[in-house]
Amino acid sequence: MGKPAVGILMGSDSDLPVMQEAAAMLQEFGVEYEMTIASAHRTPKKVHEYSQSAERRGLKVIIAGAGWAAHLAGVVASHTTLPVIGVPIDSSPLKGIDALLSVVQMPGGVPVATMSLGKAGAKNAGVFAAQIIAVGDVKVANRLKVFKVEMERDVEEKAKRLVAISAAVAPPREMVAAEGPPAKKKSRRRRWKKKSGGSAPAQGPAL
Ligand code: C2R
Repeated sequence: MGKPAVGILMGSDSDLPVMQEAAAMLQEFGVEYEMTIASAHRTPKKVHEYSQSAERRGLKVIIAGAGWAAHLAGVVASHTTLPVIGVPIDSSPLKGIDALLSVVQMPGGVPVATMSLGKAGAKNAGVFAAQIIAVGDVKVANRLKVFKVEMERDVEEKAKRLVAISAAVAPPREMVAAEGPPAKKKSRRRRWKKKSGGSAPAQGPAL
């Protein structure tokens, strides 16, 4: 095992089911990572030390995920010049809107690359971190290319399956054309006219 290139931080152990998605992607791309819990609110000294020593320890990117008033990523970014990727987590009664705004609304000069909310965001954080590493690592770059091809293939297979399912439930177009279009239903207004021999009222009573 080599030195970790990516540090994954999360504000609480309750964030782990979401942040695991980032770790899974890094594993897929063969990027070494380390993972720990640190909170700008609850363990401010640890966050300070972690972010200040990160570059020296060989980290290239930091991913920080947190919910509620998610200040973690911003505070990490204030202590380092490494790229920081923020994952807002939808764990609060506000369904993550609080976390999203806390992560994305950084003042000028202290960027945090903000991902989407929740698991998709954590997954994207893993892919994005790998993309940053790939700028100087051809092996990771190649794995990312394979990932894109596989994703495309997956969607195409799903599209083919969908065509097969729809063909099984709906008659083919040629059959519909041979039988001709379905007979049009007479409008209520016309039917009424025929029966009564008069003209239908413009607006009948609600039946
Ligand atoms: P608990 O489940 O431990 O009560 O935490 C965590 O990321 C978590 O989603 C609830 C939520 O609090 C968040 N938290 C932060 C920070 N530290 C913890 N937003 C921080 O420093 O920003």
